[in-house]
Amino acid sequence: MRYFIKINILVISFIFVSMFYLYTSINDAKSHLTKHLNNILINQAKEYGKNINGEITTVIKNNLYSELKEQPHLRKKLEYYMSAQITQYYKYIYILYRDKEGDYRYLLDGSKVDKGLFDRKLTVNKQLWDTVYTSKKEYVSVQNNLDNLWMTYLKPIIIKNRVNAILSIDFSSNLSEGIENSIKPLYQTILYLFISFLIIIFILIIQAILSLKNKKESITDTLTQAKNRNYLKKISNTIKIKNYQIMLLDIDFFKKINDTYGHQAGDFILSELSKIIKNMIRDHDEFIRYGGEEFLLMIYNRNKNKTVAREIAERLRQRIQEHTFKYENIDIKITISIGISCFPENFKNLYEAIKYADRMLYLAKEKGRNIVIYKS
Ligand code: GH3
Ligand code: MG
Ligand code: MG
Repeated sequence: MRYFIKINILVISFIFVSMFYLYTSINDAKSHLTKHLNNILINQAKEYGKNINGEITTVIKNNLYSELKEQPHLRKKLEYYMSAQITQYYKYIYILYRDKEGDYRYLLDGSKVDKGLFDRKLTVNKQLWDTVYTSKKEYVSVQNNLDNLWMTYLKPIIIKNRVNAILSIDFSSNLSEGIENSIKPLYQTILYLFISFLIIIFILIIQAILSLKNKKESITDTLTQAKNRNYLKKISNTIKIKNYQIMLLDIDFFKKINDTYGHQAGDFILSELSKIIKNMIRDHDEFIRYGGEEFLLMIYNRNKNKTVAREIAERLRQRIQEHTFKYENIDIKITISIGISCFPENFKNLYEAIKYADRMLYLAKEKGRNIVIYKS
């Protein structure tokens, strides 16, 4: 059984780890895919930037602003070139210069919508644009939101070692959403697997609880809640009898109780008596309903105290003698007789030791009942 439980735990752990691994692998794949996609898009933007820069520097000799201002046809030509790079994702491609006040104004705009006119001011993130101006270095920002990818690529246009303007390429798409959607079925599969797995574990736990309950019921007496003979059989081979003293306890003239007050009254007495006994013994003592109105008590005695069972038996006898059982307003008094086997280790086995206690109990009955006998 234990071996079976160990295998179960191993299998469950293995499935758990596999699911976790699957989940993290999908997450990894998603981030790799997104990263890869971003790189492609950035490289594409850089390629566009390089081409546009090349186109400008071949026609502009000294100053981008003044030369473009004087040559509207050149503006048209370059804007035409820039607009050729516009796609459904690279929607805005424009070049701004910084005026004397530090504001940014249009030089060229290849965008097909919201087109900016020459010299018209545009509000931008000045801090960022100024940084590109002074550092002379390109800048890329990428933002992956839940369902959108935003990217801005800023490239300084350098003529004769001086930044004349900045080229901006804006990219936006819902490609992230696409990745998310394609991975969704995988996530859902894992979720369903996980839920099924939890249900299986739940069923296994319920089964384990039920089987434990059945097991407990099969060794417990329903009327008195004491252990039954099945239990005695089960422990008889494993229990170390030298650690116990054994006593058999029997209700005196119990038949009379049944005959006088009825069988149900007898049942009530048996159940109440069990409660009293249970309260007077310790957890590691064994308490078994041995026969109809006969109980077997195995008193744990590891310290080899010769008198421990005798003392408990005497206390029990006295307590029962003094107790009044109240059954449906009737006061019932009983007494008990007890036979003890103080040295069970002297016998071949547990059953022989019990037999001796039974003999002592018989003597107690012979001697008039309501008595404890431990030696013949
Ligand atoms: P003694 O003092 O010699 O032990 O006399 P006794 O009457 O107690 O012993 P006897 O063996 O003659 O009778 C035992 C009675 O216990 C007979 C039986 O009907 C009754 N009995 C056994 N099991 C149960 C039970 O579960 N419920 C009830 N109410 N009575 C039971
Ligand atoms: Mg009896
Ligand atoms: Mg009896």
